[in-house]
Amino acid sequence: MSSIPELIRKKRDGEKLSEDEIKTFIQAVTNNDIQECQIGAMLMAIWQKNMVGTEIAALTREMMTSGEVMLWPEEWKGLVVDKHSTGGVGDKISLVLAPALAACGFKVPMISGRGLAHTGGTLDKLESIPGYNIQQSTAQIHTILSTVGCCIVGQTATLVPADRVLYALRDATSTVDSLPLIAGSIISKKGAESLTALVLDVKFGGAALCKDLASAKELAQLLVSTGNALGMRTGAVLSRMNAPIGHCVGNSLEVIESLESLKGNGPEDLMDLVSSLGGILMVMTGLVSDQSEGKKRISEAVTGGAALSKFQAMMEAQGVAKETARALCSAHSDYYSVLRRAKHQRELKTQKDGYIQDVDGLLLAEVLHKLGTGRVKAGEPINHSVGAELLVSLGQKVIKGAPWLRLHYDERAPTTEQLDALQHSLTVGPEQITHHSLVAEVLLP
Ligand code: IUR
Repeated sequence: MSSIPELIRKKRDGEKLSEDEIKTFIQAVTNNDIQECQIGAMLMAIWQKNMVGTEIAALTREMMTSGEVMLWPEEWKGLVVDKHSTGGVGDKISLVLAPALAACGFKVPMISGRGLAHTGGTLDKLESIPGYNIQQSTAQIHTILSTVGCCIVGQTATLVPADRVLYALRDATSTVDSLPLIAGSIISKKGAESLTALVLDVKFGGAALCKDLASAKELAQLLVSTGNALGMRTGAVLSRMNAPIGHCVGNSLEVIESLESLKGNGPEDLMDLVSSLGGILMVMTGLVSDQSEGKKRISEAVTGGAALSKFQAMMEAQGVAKETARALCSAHSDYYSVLRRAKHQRELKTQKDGYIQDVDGLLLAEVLHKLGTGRVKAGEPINHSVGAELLVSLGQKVIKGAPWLRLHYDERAPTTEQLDALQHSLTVGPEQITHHSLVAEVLLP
């Protein structure tokens, strides 16, 4: 068996590692049988010299089996599905999609993350609901899936321990942006959920990790091929990420918009992406034969109220008091009887007549991040009440002085520069330009 320095040398010199060699490395990482400097050196060698498809599949498989791999009852065969997004602004898709899928009969063990850089995290959003407990054991996840059909939880302690080690060191060694390491990290965690099918929402644009369609497509193709190599039917959507999705950005504001969406009042861009992602899962699991039929089924689960009932049941199963869950899901909810509202609201006004041509989601999110929606260091507290509501839609005609953004803030008041930046995130112009739907392309296995 090769020694760790020999494995590092091989990758450093651009050689291909065998399955056994990758296994040796990942087992050493998992068992703490390797020096941190050696892990860092291997990460940098992988970053520099890349890996071929078979190496990436082996890396992902070894990472997946470094901890517990979930086991589901025989009768759920073919029905366990999930979605992963590369992160965006106003991306509340999971909060609507998970219960909609459960309403269609799927089992959805959705393991989500926290906000990363300027992007929001599903777990942070859900934690703005009093009592919502994102920490559930595998046994609890099992029970929630049996009774409700979906859960949205944090990573359990036993799932993919190798990723926990590698991820922390990637940050410290500037190796986060390595395609094999990204694929290994994302797909190993989804593989450990023992999914029948996985759909990826790979975003591109100014407010996304991938700035253009070509780089998003490269990542998506790698994720799709790695997922399929592990035996999960994996597909992807390449979706535009410039303006915020929907109208709300910020944790509790996004929960409100998700609940409104589940009550049938969702914005068109959000609902189209939700039904597209769900429709692809329906096709991949063989429940429908074409995507438009799948989209229709997901839409009906939302408009008919079944998805809202699932969301209510999921909240209760994850620790929210019955009365709280009921209050949030009632037809004419006073959301602020349950969710905390920021102390201050301030409306920004348009500075000229014209059409709304663009809202720069990155600029908007960066200001909100500074006002408290996100964290600079892991573990820092965030302010769930801070955020912004877009009061206009792309393509809408506005007159000078019309309110276009309602900012919610607390102790950290926006500075003049921050207000300027927010104003700069809006483009009003003389022409009504065409806005495409968020879905640019679909990749199926
Ligand atoms: N999310 C993950 O789970 N892993 C990664 O490597 C990245 C995002 I980048």
